[in-house]
Amino acid sequence: MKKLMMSSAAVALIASAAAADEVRVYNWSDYIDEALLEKFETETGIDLVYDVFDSNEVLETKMLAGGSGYDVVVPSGTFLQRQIAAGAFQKLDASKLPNLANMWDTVKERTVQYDPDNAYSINYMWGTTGIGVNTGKVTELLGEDAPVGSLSLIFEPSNMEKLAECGVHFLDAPSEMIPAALKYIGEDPDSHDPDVIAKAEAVLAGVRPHIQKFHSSEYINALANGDICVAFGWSGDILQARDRAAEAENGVDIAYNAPSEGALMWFDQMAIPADAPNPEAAHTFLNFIMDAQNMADASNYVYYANGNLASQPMLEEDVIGDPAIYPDEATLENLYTTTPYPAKVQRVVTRLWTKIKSGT
Ligand code: N2P
Repeated sequence: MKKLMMSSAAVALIASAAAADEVRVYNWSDYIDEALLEKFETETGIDLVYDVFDSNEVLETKMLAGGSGYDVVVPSGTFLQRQIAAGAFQKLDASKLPNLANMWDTVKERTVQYDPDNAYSINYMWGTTGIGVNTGKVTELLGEDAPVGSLSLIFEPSNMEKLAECGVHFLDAPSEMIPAALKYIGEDPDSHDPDVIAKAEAVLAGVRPHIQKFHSSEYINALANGDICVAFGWSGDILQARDRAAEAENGVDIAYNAPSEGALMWFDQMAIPADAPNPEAAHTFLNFIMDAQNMADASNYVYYANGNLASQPMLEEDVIGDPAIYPDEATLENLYTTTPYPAKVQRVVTRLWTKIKSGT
């Protein structure tokens, strides 16, 4: 057997070549057409490690600790803003991103509030947080006039008491559930005042006995299978549940409504961690994602709007033409955004959330 002798320079070269061939992406679950992942590998020759999460808080813990090992991650705008301030990301190199030209000014104008000049991130997708219902079951329990488009469906104890029979899931996302509870009682959903936030706690505590689970991804299948009848969740996820039920031909009819009182509009931003092992490949991945056809394929598959103007001619009519995905002017008027909680308030929120979830 021939013994392989290598100089340390050769070893270093091989090690960097291996790193150059791999990109590690950490994205939300149920957020891409997996055919695109294969297409990326075939087109670029780069190995793609693709992991998923369903919580900004989980991602944030990794970003603030550092050393996540990821090259691309996807925080929502408010979380991105806090993580940029903490030095968690590196600036994008626009010279490596020719497809930036495809991006949509209307979305860029909104994401600068989290990432000035969009220097650290590109928009992947955006959407609203709202109400998914199993129309048949909810009508059966609450009647034809069930307030399926109102926050009273999920925050009014008398409604929730009845719905508990068929199962209700809430997002495990305090930064979205607290604003919704505040909106319901007519308070500023973006309040950072602990006294106001305490009022959200009262709303949530009032319906807590009727909530089967706090979880941020299980509700897609649970709705589609008829295991639950209501979920407060993300627009595209609920529309995916609608499709899965239709495909299964199981008689389950799922609908999504942005709450009439107002809905949270969020933006999920792709960014490169400051300590990414392979920033070069991260840029290759971002540029691939910003290709108009690729982005259209992704949105057509997951029912979320994207920040890519050039993709719009390739969007299916049931995506670009659905105001639940691409809101019309009237719907847009009714959407609100939030800003990050300062550290002190965040601790209040975290404590409150633990208490609500434990039901004590
Ligand atoms: C995808 C959920 C992404 C929306 N399943 C939450 N930002």
